[in-house]
Amino acid sequence: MQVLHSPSHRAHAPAFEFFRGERVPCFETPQRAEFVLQAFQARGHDIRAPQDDSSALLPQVHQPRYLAFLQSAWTQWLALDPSNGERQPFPSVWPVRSLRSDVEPDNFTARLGLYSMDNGSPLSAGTWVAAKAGADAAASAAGVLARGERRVFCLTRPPGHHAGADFMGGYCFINNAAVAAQALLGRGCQRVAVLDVDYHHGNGTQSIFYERADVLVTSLHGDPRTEYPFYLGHADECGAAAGLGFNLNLPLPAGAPVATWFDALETACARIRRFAPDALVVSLGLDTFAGDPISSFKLQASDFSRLGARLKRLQCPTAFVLEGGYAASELGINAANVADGFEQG
Ligand code: OKP
Ligand code: ZN
Repeated sequence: MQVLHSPSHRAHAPAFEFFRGERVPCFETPQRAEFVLQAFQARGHDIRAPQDDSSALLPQVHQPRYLAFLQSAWTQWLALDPSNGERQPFPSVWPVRSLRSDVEPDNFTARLGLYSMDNGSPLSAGTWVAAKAGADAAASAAGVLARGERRVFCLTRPPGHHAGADFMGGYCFINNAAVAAQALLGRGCQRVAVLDVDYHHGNGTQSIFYERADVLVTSLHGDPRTEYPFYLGHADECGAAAGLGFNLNLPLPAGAPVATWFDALETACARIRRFAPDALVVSLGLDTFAGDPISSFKLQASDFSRLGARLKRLQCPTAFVLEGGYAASELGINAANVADGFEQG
């Protein structure tokens, strides 16, 4: 299948994140995408550069002041102290509950906290360039489907599904799946379904479309009572206002067996079928893999082929968007198994 990929992803390469109070190497590395690229090349997929610019779509998904901050964040960080080039900024204060988020502080760290849900989304010099290239791939995917292809794969990083309209989080900066869905609506689709199969609930995607009936958001994920992102992703979140009934969460306990996961996939597929979408966007996290270092589902490499084959049976033009998956050396096989399962299924 057509695989949209830009080497610009490499520009996002922070050195470390925090884990249990310690600085540790980032789990979300450039190497992840390189492994996926190699696997797609080895299996003869059609790797192409994204053709469309997402600039006009981004303000339809994200708040303009958040985009302005993200685009200039590294320059602002350097302006504080030229030696900051050797350091990474992290937020340390957040406008929770009774605090105000309508006034943008002048202080850089305070602004970083305003636009972050956690301290787990490290920035580097090329974060904007990489995230924008990912959004361009998502926009381009909509173009590929609009021109009549039945499937397309966005080989992008950093991931996107935790990023909300006005915040970064969980390694995510721009919500690529939301950009793809919005781009599809702009290219004539009346209804778009999102299926998020990443281990972690896609809180950003859910919140962006929560009050809308034109985008159905469905998700299988680790129960937020114990799993990141903790504060969203429960089964009783069904959408609101015009969007009531157009959000479906299927949280599963950490350690859930593979059969339970595929049962939940059937539930999601039944809801998607009833919605009768013009296109499907799959937030393809591969951290459901048994060998993933930060997640607790048990899928094997062959289960990703089964996933691809099942999604083909929805008979819907489908854009896959890469999200998580941190067993880097197996990521390529698992991603290519989804793609090949879809093509052959
Ligand atoms: C992003 B995606 C481990 C920190 C974990 C949150 C997980 C983000 C997952 N050191 N941070 O959904 O795969
Ligand atoms: Zn994840």
